[in-house]
Amino acid sequence: MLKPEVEDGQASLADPNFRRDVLDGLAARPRAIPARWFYDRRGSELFEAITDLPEYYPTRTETALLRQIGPELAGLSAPAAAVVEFGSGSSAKTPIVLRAIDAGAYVPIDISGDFLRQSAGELSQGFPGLPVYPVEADFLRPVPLPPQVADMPKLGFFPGSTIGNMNAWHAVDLLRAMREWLGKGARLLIGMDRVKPVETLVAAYDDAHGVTAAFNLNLLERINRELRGTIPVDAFRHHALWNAGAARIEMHLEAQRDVDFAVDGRGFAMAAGETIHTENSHKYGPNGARQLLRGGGWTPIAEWTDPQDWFALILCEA
Ligand code: AVJ
Repeated sequence: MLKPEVEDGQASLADPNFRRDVLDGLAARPRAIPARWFYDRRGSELFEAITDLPEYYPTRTETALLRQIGPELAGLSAPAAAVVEFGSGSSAKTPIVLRAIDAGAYVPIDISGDFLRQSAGELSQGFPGLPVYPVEADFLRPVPLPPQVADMPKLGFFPGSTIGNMNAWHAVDLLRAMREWLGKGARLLIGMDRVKPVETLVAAYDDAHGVTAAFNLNLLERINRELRGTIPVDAFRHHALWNAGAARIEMHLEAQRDVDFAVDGRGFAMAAGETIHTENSHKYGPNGARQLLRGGGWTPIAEWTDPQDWFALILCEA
């Protein structure tokens, strides 16, 4: 269920934004492609596999934390609120929240359309009677919420530390946009990953089984599939590093030899050792997290972390 591949001699059928981001990103110095393009069907599946890895602590930690805070959350959010989840993916953590607050509706928003619809369908089976309105959208652009939830109180749910993919200024813009979309009186439950020992961080983004490497390299395969690419994927290696100054994990794809390739008819040459920067995953301390949220127009009203202080869930009001 991939997007249709290109037939010989035809123009690319891929998302024009994907095409533009890839062509501009490969031409830029340093070369960089935004992380949201990881999530085609295969990329979404690989990400799900990452969340099960022993090294990848965020999902496990956040899920346990959500279970633990359920009762408290119930007391802090409006009854029968519509839960609006940004980047819902497999919706694996959602049932915990829907049950805890006795939600009135669920609006999952994700960029990966068929994955979204499948996940929404599966979730619905566990919640007969709960209205579910999936929205296929890239939430970096305005997201129209379904009119059915217009008059319901809203709880935004932005788990997984997805916000970490953004620079501070983009994160602030997004938080402000969410505040506008969710409307007056809304609350937001957001997951933010914490700064922690470098070995733990790097291992989480460079696992022993190579699943994260496959996830990163799938971007090149996606480019080849959807944008008539001729990238020799074998010539690239996954590289994850901690950028201490920017407090973020970076993922790169490093050329192991000099390579020439084309994307959508445009030629590119990379020298051995050159990289394509594919992801930033920012980590926050308690103060940085709260400042970011306040900058985005949200007031933190409750905060929970695990005993190791590895991951935080923060509840905010608009
Ligand atoms: C989905 C953005 C939260 O940054 O940890 C996992 C993506 N990248 N392993 C993260 C990811 C490599 C993930 N987010």
